[in-house]
Amino acid sequence: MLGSPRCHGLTEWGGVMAVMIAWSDEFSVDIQEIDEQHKCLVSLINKLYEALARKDNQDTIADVFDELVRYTRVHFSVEECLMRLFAYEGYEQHKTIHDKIVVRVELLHAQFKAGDQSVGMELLYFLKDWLMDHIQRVDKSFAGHLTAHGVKQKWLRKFW
Ligand code: FEA
Repeated sequence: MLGSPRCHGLTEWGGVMAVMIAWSDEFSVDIQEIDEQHKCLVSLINKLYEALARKDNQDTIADVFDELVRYTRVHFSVEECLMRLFAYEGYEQHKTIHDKIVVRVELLHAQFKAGDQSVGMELLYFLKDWLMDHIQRVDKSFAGHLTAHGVKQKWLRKFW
């Protein structure tokens, strides 16, 4: 079960502060569906950053944290399905990277829920570095495989 596959990023959220990550075209993998999902991840990371910076109450931060963990799982599952559908040879390797990220994020999430609020910022920096590196290196390579197998740049299913 993937949980609620919805992105509730900054578009549904008021208040503008400095952002942790600004989306830029250099993150694009040239497939709209995946780009939109990555934008949601960026949005959720920024939302968590804002909640932490504002020192929102524990429940509010925990909700954003939950949403980020859930959406990360959804996103990884979508990518992994596409890799299998298009017989991507790097599937196992890419999935192993996803699995490691999920383990780390869930560990930090559990620590946070247990009352260790300092993990919030640790998680943010981890996610920021991971996201930028992973998208630009690992996801671009898999998206290139999809494109080479006929997936169009405009492909957008919005099934998440
Ligand atoms: Fe292979 Fe996509 O995963 N976005 N991230 N990170």
